[in-house]
Amino acid sequence: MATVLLPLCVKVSTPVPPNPEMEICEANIPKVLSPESYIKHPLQNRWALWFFKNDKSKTWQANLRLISKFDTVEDFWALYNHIQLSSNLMSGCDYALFKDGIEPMWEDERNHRGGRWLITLSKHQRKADLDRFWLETLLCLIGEAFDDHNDDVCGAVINVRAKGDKIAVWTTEYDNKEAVTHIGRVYKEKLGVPTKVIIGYQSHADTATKSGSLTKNKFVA
Ligand code: MGP
Repeated sequence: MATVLLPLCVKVSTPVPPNPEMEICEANIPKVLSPESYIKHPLQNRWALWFFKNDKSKTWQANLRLISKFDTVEDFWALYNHIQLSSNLMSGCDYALFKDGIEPMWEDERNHRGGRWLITLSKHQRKADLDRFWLETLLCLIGEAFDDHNDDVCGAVINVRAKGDKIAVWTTEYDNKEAVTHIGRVYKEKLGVPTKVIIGYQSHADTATKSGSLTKNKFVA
């Protein structure tokens, strides 16, 4: 019996017929690959990507579909490169990226008392900013960009709308002032939104029950 080293560093014992003419020399031992070359880079969290397509014959929840889940950097890029850019989606569609176990809706227990930092885009920003803002948002989430407050982050949503697109980061508790304001400050900076442009944070409870077109801001950044 001899021990053979496979390229993936898996040790197995295989019966090797005795061959007295073959000398054991280094050249016959396969090189062992470094773990960097075959282990995918794990993310802090597992994430789920959802897609919403506006079919008016169905309920809002029935229009929401899970696309896929991932928990490594490599699987994130494989998915991102496989799907349509947001700017190519039909009006009325959404993508949502949420931590595994949180559904991208107000009703989820982790969203119920939460809210969102909302970026509203003008029509001309679809071409200039939409795709890069969304990618930056995704990277903020999976890269856990919010320091001590990443646990407050639930996910993010992009709404492609004829009236103007929207991107938002959803957090779990609108009353967590320190977490919410920190996330807003960092998020605005990461997107490169000019200081003079004000972004607002609204609770889902207010959004869900709003009567006019504007939901009041609980915080601004
Ligand atoms: P929307 O898709 O978030 O924004 O909400 P849109 O299309 O720009 O519309 P506006 O009202 O913000 O101008 C559209 C509608 O989808 C809401 O009024 C709800 O009826 C429904 N909806 C949206 N969300 C995020 C939820 C949700 O989390 N739960 C439920 N039950 N309905 C939702």
